[in-house]
Amino acid sequence: MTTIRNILILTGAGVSAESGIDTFRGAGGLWEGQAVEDVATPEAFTRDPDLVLRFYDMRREAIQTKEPNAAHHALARLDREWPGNLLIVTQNVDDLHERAGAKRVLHMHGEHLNAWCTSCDVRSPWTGPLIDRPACPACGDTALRPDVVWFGEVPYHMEEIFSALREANLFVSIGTSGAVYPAAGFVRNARDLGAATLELNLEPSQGSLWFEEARHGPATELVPAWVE
Ligand code: BJW
Repeated sequence: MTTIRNILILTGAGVSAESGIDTFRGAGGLWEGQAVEDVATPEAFTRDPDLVLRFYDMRREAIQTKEPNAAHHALARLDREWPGNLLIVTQNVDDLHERAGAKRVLHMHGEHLNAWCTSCDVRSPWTGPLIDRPACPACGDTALRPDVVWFGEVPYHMEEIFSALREANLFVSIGTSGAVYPAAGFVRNARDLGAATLELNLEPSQGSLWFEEARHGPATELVPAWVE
């Protein structure tokens, strides 16, 4: 049996659900009544920038009122105490892993609290609205967009993520539906490379059958119990 030394943890919207941030799919999903392609594609932004900016301004404001939950805190503790390699790859654009104290975190779908200037390509910390077309702090142009990865765009940090997948002895997926690629394919990559695989999710995800072990329930219960 391989000793576990290198852990890769993938998180999704389910890890922040109990902090009061709606998930994307399923009951109470964020996009209920609002088609995903109307807000989360570059085409939607070109077609109706006001709609997209209003949607993201609303969410950027909302996440700043939320707090990390027991799952974020347990992962932050693991990050602090795990002596081997550990990487939390989150699909979430909130900052709750960091606010719980986790340091080894990559945001593959970007971050709400950054704005990206499409004119000078600089990313800046951003907490306010973008709908009024504020000036970019770096170049002064008014071409800021949310620094998030939309459908059809290439997720961030892919080289680093694949390198961690190659090294991982354990892959753990927490609170994600397994509906969106490339993240949904990581479990198969990890398995092919010989890692043990574990799913922690409220219910079986679309990729559940690919995992060696799956535990189902709320993240605030499952994650602290797993970390213990
Ligand atoms: C709980 C819980 C609790 C609830 N406790 N659990 C056809 C086939 C295959 C792929 C494609 C295809 N056509 C197009 C593609 C590619 C496309 C894709 O995957 N589309 C699918 C719809 C099929 N992907 C892309 O375009 C990506 N780019 C890409 O592939 O580039 C090519 C490339 C890749 C790699 C290298 C080089 C090139 C980009 C995807 C961008 C996704 N962006 C979004 C929006 C971000 C900004 C924003 O926030 O608005 O990211 S979409 C949205 O989905 C968001 C999320 O990060 C992502 C995943 O959602 P997540 O986190 O899984 O949430 P949910 O709601 O789906 O699930 C929550 C889960 O939690 C559920 O299972 C619940 O049960 C559970 N849960 N409460 C524990 N308390």
